Amino acid sequence: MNSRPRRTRRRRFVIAGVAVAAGAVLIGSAVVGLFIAVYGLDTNVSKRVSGHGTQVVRIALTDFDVTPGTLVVDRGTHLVLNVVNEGDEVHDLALEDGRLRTRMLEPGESQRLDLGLVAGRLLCTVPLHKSLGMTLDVRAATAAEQRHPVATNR
Ligand SMILES: [Cu+2]
Repeated sequence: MNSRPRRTRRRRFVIAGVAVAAGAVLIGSAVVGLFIAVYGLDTNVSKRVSGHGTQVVRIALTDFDVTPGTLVVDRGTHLVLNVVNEGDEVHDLALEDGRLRTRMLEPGESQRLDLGLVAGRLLCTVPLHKSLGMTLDVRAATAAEQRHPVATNR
């Protein structure tokens, strides 16, 4: 029977694996911490959009974030975004596939973007802004979410 050394070796692998995982978590937190220190907290506020007909939702563009960052929309709700540039730089908001977009908005400017029933990811098309957190995800509510409009993660 030579199961003992094999088991010991396996345990060593497990310990090494845990150490590597812990190291990765530490490095990951350090990187995230650095980004937060440099760019501020990238808040991903989720907002629920309920109700029939057309709903206008105010979307704030800042340097460099989109708030709210996620919209969970009832099926059948016609969504219009009121996109306001609250930052100190020029920003826009465009569907990832480029079908719909605002013009480049100067600080303080705003524009309505009629999404209708379209879901998907929107982003700021200024170079690097997307990777700094300027994205907005619009998705349809699940059947369960639609039954319980209040129970959302805020
Ligand atoms: Cu931008």
